Amino acid sequence: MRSATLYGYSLPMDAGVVLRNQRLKSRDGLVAVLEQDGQVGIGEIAPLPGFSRETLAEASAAALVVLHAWAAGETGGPAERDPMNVLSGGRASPPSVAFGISCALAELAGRLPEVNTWQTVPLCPGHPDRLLPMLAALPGTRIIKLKVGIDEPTRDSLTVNQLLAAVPDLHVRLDANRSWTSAQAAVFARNLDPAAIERIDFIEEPCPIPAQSLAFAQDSGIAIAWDESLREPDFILAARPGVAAVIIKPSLTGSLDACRTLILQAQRAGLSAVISSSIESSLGLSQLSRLAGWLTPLAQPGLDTLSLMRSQLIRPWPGSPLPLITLDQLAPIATFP
Ligand code: OSB
Ligand code: MG
Repeated sequence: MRSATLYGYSLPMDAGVVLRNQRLKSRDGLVAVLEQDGQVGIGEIAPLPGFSRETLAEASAAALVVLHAWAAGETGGPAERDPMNVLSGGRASPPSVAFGISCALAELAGRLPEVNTWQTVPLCPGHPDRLLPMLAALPGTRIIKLKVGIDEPTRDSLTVNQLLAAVPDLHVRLDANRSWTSAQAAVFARNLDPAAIERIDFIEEPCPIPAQSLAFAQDSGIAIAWDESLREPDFILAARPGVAAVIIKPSLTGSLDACRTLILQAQRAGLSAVISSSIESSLGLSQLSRLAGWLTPLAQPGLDTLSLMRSQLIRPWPGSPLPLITLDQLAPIATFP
């Protein structure tokens, strides 16, 4: 006997969260709960405004189709095929739906390993003064992620120089979110301490056009990583000089199988695959952490986005002081059968 329920949630965000010039006041999404023979599998479906192509309403409609089919007994097809394709009637579900429901299915089948190190690369909120005490408390390999491209490029170079000078064993990941022209990227590189270059593990998407980012990597010797480019229709994943990593955001990518295929493809090309947050709740983040521990154990994931929210959802992230909203506090949208 199977039963499936779809719930909605809305979590208030911290005041200052701005995404692609849009203030994100609340994080709204869905939770799919699958039950079979006393077992339960849960998944989060959370299209990210400004990033996902599907809206929440579209995701909800697509999730209802899949849950209906699953509860009616669709098996998900032969093991080697992606069960999400079968459940959505051969039509591709939007990425957030495919990811969330495939997580619930994997939990139900015991295929999403429980082992979890809860590792994440911390995201740095701006000023070096607040940064240094935080760094002192970091365990293990000391690596942090810093957003660049918001201030002047020379200011970014200065911040990176200062950080690396202050903490001798620190490595950084930078993320420019395509905000530099080629000239600005060159100014950033020119003002860096030469010794800083090999302690920048990579910079995500320095320029608007991939060819500009590739040229920047070649000219500056700073490794780059693909994030936004990875989700463009004509993008081909291949080893290129200067490219170190790909950032994989599962909620923007698709089912667990689709994520796994992309990760293997990247690893075969010699690139590091880094699992990253699309600002999921603590539920989704905990599953991303399990996914990273399972498929990318050598690459620390980028999951430090929980503190942008004012509460956690269903499953707590260890050490977070935020209150926890439980499943019984959510409004059910539909139950099948
Ligand atoms: O720019 O990589 C981004 C989260 C949501 C949308 C876009 C981005 C992010 C993150 C996640 O930066 C955190 C991380 O990758 O470390
Ligand atoms: Mg990025």
